Amino acid sequence: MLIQVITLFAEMFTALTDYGVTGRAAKNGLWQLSCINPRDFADNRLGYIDERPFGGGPGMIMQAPPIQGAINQAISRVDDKRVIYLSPQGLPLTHEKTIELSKRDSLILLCGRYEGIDERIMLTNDIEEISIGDFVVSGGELPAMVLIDALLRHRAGVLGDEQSAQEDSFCDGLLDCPHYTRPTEFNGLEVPPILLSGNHGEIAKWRKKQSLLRTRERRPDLWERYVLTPQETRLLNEE
Ligand code: 4H6
Repeated sequence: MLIQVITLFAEMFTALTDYGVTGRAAKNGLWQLSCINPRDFADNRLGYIDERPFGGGPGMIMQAPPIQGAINQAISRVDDKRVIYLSPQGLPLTHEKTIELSKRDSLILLCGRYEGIDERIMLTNDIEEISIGDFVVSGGELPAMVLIDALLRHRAGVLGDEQSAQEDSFCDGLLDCPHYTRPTEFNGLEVPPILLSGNHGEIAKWRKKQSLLRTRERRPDLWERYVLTPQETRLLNEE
């Protein structure tokens, strides 16, 4: 998978290319990153690409021509010409969207800085505007990195087999269950005995029940949409 990112700060993406499972996946050739700097398309020698907003107000706006130059270079290299713009005004990113994006052969991500980008870029290109949540950060790079990490986890070979199946956590619309490891006692707390029993059927039931209880307690929005099976209803109603 080729991921092209339009950004003023290419170095930030070493967090993905050089570390952890995404880093290993890059080393194994499962994905490739290519950054394009809009400054390379500035009309001035100093590479300024920001200007004051028409109509006044605080801050600066990224100018359309250097952004368009960067987009044109990116789309010239791939068949899929769609561009994803990370912005607080976008459609909320979901588990389902990360799966959809993971199936593409290539992606183009556009990262805004300053107060954002001249709107005419969005009006004259094939742009999907996506938000990672209802909060603001200083640039589109961290949201783009969140998106890349989340979608790479769905691609074959990025996670080990055991993990990829286990990723069902959000797949089934429930929060994950609690996890325990050695030592068996910590801060006066023992590990729940069922986890040491070796009874895999009972362990699976305990974990499912914990997921149900947590989701009901912490995420009423997910709980509302969750359809309980008869067996899950029984799990919740036992003492
Ligand atoms: C586009 C427009 C995405 C991108 C404005 C980006 C949060 C998200 C940005 C801005 C982002 C998200 C720049 C506006 C800083 C505020 C970059 N913040 N901002 N929720 N910031 O996905 O000032």
